[in-house]
Amino acid sequence: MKQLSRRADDYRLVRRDVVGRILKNRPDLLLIGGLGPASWDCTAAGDRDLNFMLWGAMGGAVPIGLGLALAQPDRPVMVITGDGEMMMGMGSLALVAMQQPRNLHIVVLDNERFEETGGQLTPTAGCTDLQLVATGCGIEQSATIRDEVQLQKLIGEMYVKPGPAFSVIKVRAENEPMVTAPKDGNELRIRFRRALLGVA
Ligand SMILES: Cc1ncc(C[n+]2csc(CCOP(=O)(O)OP(=O)(O)O)c2C)c(N)n1
Repeated sequence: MKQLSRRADDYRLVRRDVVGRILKNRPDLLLIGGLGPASWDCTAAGDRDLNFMLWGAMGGAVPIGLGLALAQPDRPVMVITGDGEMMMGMGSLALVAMQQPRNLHIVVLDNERFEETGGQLTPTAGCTDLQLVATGCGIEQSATIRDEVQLQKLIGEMYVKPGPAFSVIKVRAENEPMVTAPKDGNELRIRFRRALLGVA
């Protein structure tokens, strides 16, 4: 059996920088952030009305992103989440593959940890390969990004190539400061709907 290891301590890519670069100059994007640090990374890049950051619902980021992508097929939809959150909603990848939304890109910030709850190692620190899971579900466009060159290529292509796409980005395991979205879920829902549809 493959042992769990702390290799993410040495990964080069820094999650907040990665997310800031992915979201730069994309005011049109409908953005779903998975609970915890992934949502703080998104909010640190700018709190916008078209951000829908989850405060709970672990495992719910991709299902929400999928529903949104199907409801709004002409708008680009991005889900940014953590590996732990993704694993809790892993079955949703099969539905993404089945539905083939061309406007959906899923980004997993894989620090191989449950960082928010104390940095416990997740299965991706050992034998689990989320890209293979996505491919096995039938999402053909997938990647695992480990360095700057691969990251630049991904950012250059991610808004050009039709989805669905699934990108695992291996990021260094570290604690970034909390930058939180508004805490009231109803307020988040209302402002998102108003910005998207013009009605609450
Ligand atoms: C159903 C459920 N189980 C557990 C938790 C506790 N919890 C909150 S964040 C988190 C870890 C998330 O891990 P990951 O998605 O990998 O993000 P990271 O914190 O590593 O960036 C956990 C276990 C929760 N909120 N809901």
